[in-house]
Amino acid sequence: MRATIRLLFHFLALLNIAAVVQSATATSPDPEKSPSGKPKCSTLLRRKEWRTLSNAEKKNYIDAVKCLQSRPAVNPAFPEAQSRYEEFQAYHMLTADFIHAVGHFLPWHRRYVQLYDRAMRKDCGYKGATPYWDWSQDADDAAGLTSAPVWDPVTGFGGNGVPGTYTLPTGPDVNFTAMRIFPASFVGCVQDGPFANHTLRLGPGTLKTTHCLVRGINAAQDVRLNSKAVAWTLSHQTFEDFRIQLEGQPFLTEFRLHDGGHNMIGGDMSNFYSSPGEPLFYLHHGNVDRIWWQWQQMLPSRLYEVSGRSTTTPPFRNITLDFIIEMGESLGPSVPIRDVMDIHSPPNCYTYV
Ligand SMILES: *[C@@H]1O[C@H](CO)[C@@H](O)[C@H](O)[C@H]1NC(C)=O
Ligand SMILES: *[C@@H]1O[C@H](CO)[C@@H](O)[C@H](O)[C@H]1NC(C)=O
Ligand SMILES: *[C@@H]1O[C@H](CO)[C@@H](O)[C@H](O)[C@H]1NC(C)=O
Ligand SMILES: [Cu+2]
Repeated sequence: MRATIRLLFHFLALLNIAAVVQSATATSPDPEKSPSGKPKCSTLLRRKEWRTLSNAEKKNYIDAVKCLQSRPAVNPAFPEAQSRYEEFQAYHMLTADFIHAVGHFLPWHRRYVQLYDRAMRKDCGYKGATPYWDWSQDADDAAGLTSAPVWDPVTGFGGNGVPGTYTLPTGPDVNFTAMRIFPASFVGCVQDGPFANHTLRLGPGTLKTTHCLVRGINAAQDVRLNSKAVAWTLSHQTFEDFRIQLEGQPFLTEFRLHDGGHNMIGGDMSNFYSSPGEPLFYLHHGNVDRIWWQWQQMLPSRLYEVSGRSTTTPPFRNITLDFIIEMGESLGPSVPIRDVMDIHSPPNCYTYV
């Protein structure tokens, strides 16, 4: 509990710094105010769909994930995060209430995936880019989501959780509703593939427990993830409508693409706070980011279009391109939303193929 409070203070301190930075940029002229003035990258990392990678490329990526899971954490501000990988998960747990159902949901997660990709290359010598998982290809296929290549025990991330191998914690500190834990989704431990019996130290929810990687694949999410659902999402004309439908928010009665993907994988991935404990989180969010990029490219005016509130609690303020995306101290530099909008401009420099 004391550690949680310390983390919260740390986070509030960061928010204060952000406020100072934001007011400073508001009063000084910004040469990059004009979006069209942004330089383009000289080279782009090519993010590919998981099934189009060669077996060697798949292995290199999985090895890089395992490498991040074995590298020590660099920031002592998260005592529970022992590995570099866990540092990313810890920061998502800490900030989840501030980065979902807000205007910067898509920009924040774009930055987060990009910094994870950067950490793999900087700390682990990974040479590739973060792949994405286009689940619509599996949801459209008669074989369905349960036969997706990502579940392969040899060339993928391993398959479903084994029923009866995991029990959710209970006790006076555990409130499933407050922690957004869906018990039915925690089917069991993943026992095949590269993450068989892999140990997580963070989650589920806001808990910090030592447990196996849990999944509970829910193939019934296919209607939320097929190409019809993607086309319907992309048909929304304003960023405001598009981001709400893509994310899927509590007031919507059905899961949308983003929420649908989290719930289809289930277990740790289904949790609002601790989901990045599941390595597929980054392939799922890569695809969410790709769909946003597709939407952005449909009209020139969409490249820098943002909207939405900056917090989920009053007083409400609308985000602008100057709004700072917080990344803590260890994941990488915090940047204004403007900097992540064009993935072909620095500091992004990647594309989807
Ligand atoms: C659990 O959390 C929910 C939502 O925050 C709250 O309404 C409920 O009262 C809590 N239950 C207990 C037993 O504390
Ligand atoms: C995972 O743990 C279970 C239970 O301890 C054990 O039966 C199983 O052999 C382990 N699997 C691997 C791949 O280590
Ligand atoms: C935020 O923007 C919406 C329109 O997108 C507008 O109705 C609302 O008044 C704005 N809120 C504030 C606090 O500026
Ligand atoms: Cu998230």
